[in-house]
Amino acid sequence: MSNRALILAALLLATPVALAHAPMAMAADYRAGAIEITEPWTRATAPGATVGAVYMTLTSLTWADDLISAETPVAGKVEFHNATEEGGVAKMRMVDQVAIKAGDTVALAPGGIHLMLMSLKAPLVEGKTIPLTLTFKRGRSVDIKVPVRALGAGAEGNAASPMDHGSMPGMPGMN
Ligand SMILES: [Cu+2]
Repeated sequence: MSNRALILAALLLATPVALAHAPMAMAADYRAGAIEITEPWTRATAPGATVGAVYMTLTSLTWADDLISAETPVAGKVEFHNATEEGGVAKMRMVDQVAIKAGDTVALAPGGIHLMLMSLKAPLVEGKTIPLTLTFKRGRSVDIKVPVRALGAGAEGNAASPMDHGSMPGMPGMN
């Protein structure tokens, strides 16, 4: 499993952004117990935006664990969301935690699971980082820094804005 994790880390690091900021970081960016956290990122928000999304890769080196909470001073609260597409319609639902099975890797990425920053207190500015604390079910927590990429950054062509959250039922404070 560690070979797979290393290969994944190498692939993730083979981007201009990662190379520029961490030319020799072949290992995980962060660690909390059995879980490696690699390449966290978010994207800049447009003026007036109230939400943002954070992505990263979570890898279990040994036993399973669950990401059960996250918080950051830049947002009122952080929710876990899962984006899916059903019949061509993007849907979003809240989940209670992000489970990482033993030896498994879970990619939080545009179009899938992500951390949703709710009630942003200020715009997310490209080139800066935001602090984020991740807490896992087995009791470990870790403080990470999340780089802010460009407004249009995303692995999916339609992921440049959080517009798909507008159709999410029961979301307070959405504009
Ligand atoms: Cu979301």
